[in-house]
Amino acid sequence: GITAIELADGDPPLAEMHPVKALFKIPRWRQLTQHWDFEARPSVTHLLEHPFIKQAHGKDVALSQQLATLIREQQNVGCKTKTKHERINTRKTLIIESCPDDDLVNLEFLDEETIISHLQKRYDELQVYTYVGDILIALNPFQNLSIYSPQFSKLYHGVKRADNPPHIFATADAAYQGMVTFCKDQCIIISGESGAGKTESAHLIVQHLTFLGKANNRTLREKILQVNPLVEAFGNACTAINDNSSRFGKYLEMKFTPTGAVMGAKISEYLLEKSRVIKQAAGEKNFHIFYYIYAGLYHEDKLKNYRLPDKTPPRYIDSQHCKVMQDIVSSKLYKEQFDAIQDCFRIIGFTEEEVNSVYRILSAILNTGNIEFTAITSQHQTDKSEVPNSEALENAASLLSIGSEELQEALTSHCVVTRGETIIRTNTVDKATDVRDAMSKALYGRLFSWIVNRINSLGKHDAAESGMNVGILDIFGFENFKKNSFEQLCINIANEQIQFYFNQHIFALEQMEYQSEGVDASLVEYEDNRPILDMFLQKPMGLLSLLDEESRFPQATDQTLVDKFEDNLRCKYFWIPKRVELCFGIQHYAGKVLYNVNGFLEKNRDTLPADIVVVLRTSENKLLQQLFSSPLTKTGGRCLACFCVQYVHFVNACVQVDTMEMMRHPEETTNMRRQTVASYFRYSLMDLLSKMVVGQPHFVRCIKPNDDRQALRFNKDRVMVQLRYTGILETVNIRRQGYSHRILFEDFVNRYYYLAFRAHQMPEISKENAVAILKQAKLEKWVLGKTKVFLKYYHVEQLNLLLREVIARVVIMQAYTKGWLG
Ligand code: AD9
Ligand code: MG
Repeated sequence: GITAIELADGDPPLAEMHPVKALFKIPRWRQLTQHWDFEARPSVTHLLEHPFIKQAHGKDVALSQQLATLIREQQNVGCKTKTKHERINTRKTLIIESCPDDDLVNLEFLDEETIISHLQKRYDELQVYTYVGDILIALNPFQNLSIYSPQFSKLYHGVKRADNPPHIFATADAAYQGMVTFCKDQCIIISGESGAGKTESAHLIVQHLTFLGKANNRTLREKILQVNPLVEAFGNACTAINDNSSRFGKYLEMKFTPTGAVMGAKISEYLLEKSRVIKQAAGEKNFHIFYYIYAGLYHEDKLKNYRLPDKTPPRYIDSQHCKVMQDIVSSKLYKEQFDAIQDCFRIIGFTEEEVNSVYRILSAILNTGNIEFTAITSQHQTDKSEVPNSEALENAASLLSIGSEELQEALTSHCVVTRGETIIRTNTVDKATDVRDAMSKALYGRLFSWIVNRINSLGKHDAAESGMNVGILDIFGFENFKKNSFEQLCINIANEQIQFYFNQHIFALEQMEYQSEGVDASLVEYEDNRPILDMFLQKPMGLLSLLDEESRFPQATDQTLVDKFEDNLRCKYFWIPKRVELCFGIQHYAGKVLYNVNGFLEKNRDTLPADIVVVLRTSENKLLQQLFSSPLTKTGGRCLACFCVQYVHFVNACVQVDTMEMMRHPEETTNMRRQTVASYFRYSLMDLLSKMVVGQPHFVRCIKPNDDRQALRFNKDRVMVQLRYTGILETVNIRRQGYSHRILFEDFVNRYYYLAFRAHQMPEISKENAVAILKQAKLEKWVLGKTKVFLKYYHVEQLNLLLREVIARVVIMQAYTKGWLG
C-alpha cells in the first residue's frame, strides 16, 4: 500500500487534496507522474494495469480505488501536468519514459557533489538504479521492491534502453541482445563491497535471462533457477557485514542456442573459504547448510540417523559456545531453507542416495569437530595423543563408512619415509587437532566442488558446446574487518583484479585505441591499480610468491614471514605498522586494510596428510571414494609458470587471453608436491579472467548506501568513498566524451549495410560506405578512425533497433513476393 506520503504541515488531508497534487505527495510516483501527459487522457484501466502502478499499490484494493478516483478526477479537471520535462508524450497512451536524469552522463555539472546529491535524490524516491552510459549503478535498497515481477520482465524486453527507467533487467537485456545480434559471448561483471547487493543482482539477472531465453520448458526453467540457491546454501554464510555473504566466487554461464533459447547453465566456483568450516570469527557463523540440516533433520526426527547430538550444538557450528541448541533447531527459517534445499536437489536431479551421502558427510564433519585429543605422557614418549571420548570419533567414522581405529590412527600418527624405510611417528595434541581440522576442511571443500560439478553434469546439454553464453560474475566483495586474515587477503586481491579489469576496459583500452587510430579525444586520468596487483602477483618477488617460498620452510614462523615481506616488498602500497605486532598493511584500491599474519603459513600450506587420504579412500561410501580418488584437487599440477605467463599476457594485451594455452599444462605433475592455496588462487584468478575476457563485458557497480542495512538511509560519506574508489566520476567523464564501441569498417559494413543498401546488394567495404550507413541511420557525434568507426555507447543500440526493423520489413516483403501472405 502507500507507505510513504509526504504531507507537509499546511496540507489538507489526502482525500481533500487536488488529485494531481495528491499524486505528487507520493514519492514513488512523483517522478513518474511528471511525465504523464494527462491531456492525452490515458484510460484508467490502462493506468491501473501499468506495472509501475501495480508495484506501488500492489494488493491494496482500497488504494487502487483511491488511485482510480484520483486519476478520473484529474482527467475531468483536464489539468496539465507537463512539468519541466519537455519530452511530450504524443502517443494516446500512457508512457512512462525514462528521463534524462536516469543517466549521470546527462548531468550538466559533473562534480562529486552533484553526482552524489543526484543519487541521493533518486534513492529517496526508491530509484535505486542509475546509468553511467552503459554501466549500471545499483544502490542496495535494503528492502523488497516489487519491480522484479514478470510484468517488469516484459517491460524490459528488447526495447530501447531509454524507454524505461534504469533497471538490472535492462542490463541483462543488453547482454542478451548483444549475444543474439553479434553472436558473441557476453559477460556481466558485478562488483561492489561486501553486502552491496551483488548476489541479489546476479539472481535477478538469471531470472530475467531465463525469461528472455524463453525457457518455456518448466523443468528447465526451474532447474536453472535452483542452481544459485543450492550452491549458495553451501557457499554462503553469515558474516559481520552480511547475513548472506558469499564465501566463494561464482561464475555462472547461461547457455543459449544461436537463436537465443536458453539451454542450461554451468557454474564455476572459485576459492571457497574453507577455513570457515572449522572456525568462525566472533559474531559470524558457519556455512548456512549446517544449520539448515540441523533444523531440518531435527524436525524430521532424524538427528539420530545422522548421529548428530541433540543437546549441545557441535563445536564447529558453535565455536563461541553462545548458541543454544533450541535456537538452531527451532528456527523456522532454517527449517524452511532445509525444505527448499531438498527441493533444489530433487529438481536439479540429484538422486536420493546422493543427497543422503551429502548429509552423511556434513554430519561426519560436525562429528569430526567434536573429536578431542589428550596427551599421553609416558617415560619414553611425551608427544603422543589419544582420543579420550570415542563417541564423536566413532560417529564420524561410521558416517564416513571407515574404521574408527584406522581413523584414530590417521589422526594421531603419521608415516614418514626415510631412506626407503617407513617409520610411524606420533602426533602431539596440537598436531592431531590440526590434522582433524584439515580433514574437515578437505571434506567440505571437495564436497562443495563435487556438488558444483554434479550440477553441471546434470544440466549438461549435448548442444551446449555449440551455443553461446552470457556469463555472470558474482564474487565475494571487498572486505575490511577489525581483524583480517589470509582469507580477506585473497578476497581483496580478487577484487583488486576485477577493478583492474574494469579500468582496462573503461579507460586503458579505450585510450590506447584513440591514439592508435588517430582519434582526438581528451584523455581521462584514472587511478591505475596495476602496481598493487604487481606487488601481489609478480614472480618471484610478489607477496604471494614470498608467502609460498616461506611456506616451504618447516621452521618458518609468523615473524619470519613478516620479516620476509618487510625485507622484500618495496612499494608504497605496503607497510609494516610500528605498534601492531605481526601485521602488515595494504593500501588497496578500496581503502587501507591491516592484515594479521597469524596462521597465514598454515592456511596457505593447507596440508592434508597422506594418511588421512589413505583412510578416506577405504570408505565404502561411493561419494566419498569419488571425492578422494585423485590425490590432488583439481588444482593438481597446474604450474605457476603458466600462470605468470598468462598474467603478463593479460596485462599487456588485456583483450584476448588464449584460453587453450592457459588450460594446457606443459607436464602433468606426477609428484605429490602440494599446491599451496596462494598458487591455486593465482591460477583461479587467471582462469576466471580468461573466461571473462573472451566475452563482451557489461558492468554492474553495486553500492552500499549505509552500513546498518537500513532501508532509505543514504550515508553520503559512505557512498562518496565508494564512488571515488570505483572511479565513477572518471567513468562518467569518459562515457560522456568517449566512444565505447570501436568497430572495424569491415565488420561495420557487413553488419549494417541493410540500413543503407539493398538487401541483396552487398556494398564494397570502405570508409565511405560506412559513412553512408551512419548518415542513413541519422546518427550524430560518431568519429572515424583509421580502420574503425568510433561510436558512442548509445549508438549501437540505435543501430540494432533500426536493423531489426529493417530485417522485419525485408522478411515481410519477401513473404509477400513469395506469395505466403496472400
Ligand atoms: V558479499 O560480497 O557476498 O558479502 P553481496 O553479494 O554484494 O555481498 P548481497 O547481494 O548478499 O550482497 O546483498 C546483501 C543484502 O542486501 C541482501 O541479503 C538483501 O537483504 C539486500 N539486497 C541487496 N540487493 C537487493 C535488492 N535488489 N532488493 C532487495 C536487496 N534487497
Ligand atoms: Mg554475495
